[in-house]
Amino acid sequence: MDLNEMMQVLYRGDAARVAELTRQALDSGMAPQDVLEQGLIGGMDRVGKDFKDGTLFVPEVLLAARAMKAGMELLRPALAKSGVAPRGTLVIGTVKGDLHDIGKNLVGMMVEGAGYAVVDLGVDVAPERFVQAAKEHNAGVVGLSALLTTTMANMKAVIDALGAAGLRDKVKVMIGGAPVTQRFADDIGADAFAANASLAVEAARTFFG
Ligand code: B1M
Repeated sequence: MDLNEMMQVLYRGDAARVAELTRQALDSGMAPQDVLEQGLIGGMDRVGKDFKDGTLFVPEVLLAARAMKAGMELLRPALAKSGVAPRGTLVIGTVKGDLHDIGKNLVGMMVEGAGYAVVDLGVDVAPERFVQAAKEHNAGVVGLSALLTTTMANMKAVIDALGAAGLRDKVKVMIGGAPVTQRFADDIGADAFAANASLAVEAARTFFG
């Protein structure tokens, strides 16, 4: 089966057609990993590039990510059965006191689209919950989002809590959100700052190898 059409409909955000093509590909006996890598991830890669270049915008990316999710729902059980383990796990959340989640969701969906497992803790997440989830899911990366200048400080609290739990050398910390800068990331000792979801995927790829 030709996976080009899957990449194109995913790019257009047509969730129903992505689900249909995923089902057809699996029914035709195609390996789930090929459907994932050449179809779904291939499509999301194009979305990521065009978002980075400024030819796609947030609403289109959200639609494409939703289409990716529709394919993933069908693929996940097949991948689990075929013993394909995710290439790494990102635990992500919006820090304590902050309820903004649009950017965080976009980052989570794009990183999942790149083939990694994503554990989304939601919004208003206390440092201890990040620590607990990083342990529980053996996370390689903890991702923190903040949209308020008043909650940015809580990113440092998570880094400190990871250190106190003895996890700081085991997990990388990536941060982002509109008020966050590279300088702030350096100041609080984060491993990466990403200005948008495409750059977050690039950072995840670097960390996970
Ligand atoms: Co709020 N809000 N808001 N808000 N809100 C801002 C952030 C604000 C800049 C608006 C303004 O005044 N101009 C301002 C903050 C000012 C400041 O701190 N200096 C503000 C304020 C003040 C507030 C309230 C305090 C308002 C009030 O109640 N008085 C309140 C706070 C509530 C709380 O959190 N405790 C509040 C509430 C809300 C809503 C609930 C109404 C709503 C949130 C809905 C939701 O998220 N479900 C909301 C919204 C929508 C916004 C704006 C308008 C848009 C944010 C957004 O979603 N952008 C925002 C103004 C603005 O930013 N222009 C604003 C789109 C999103 C795709 O971008 O989140 O930046 P962004 O994510 C990007 C990158 O930053 C990056 O990748 C994403 C995709 O490219 N990124 C990461 C984000 N997280 C990342 C993590 C990474 C890596 C990259 O690694 C892990």
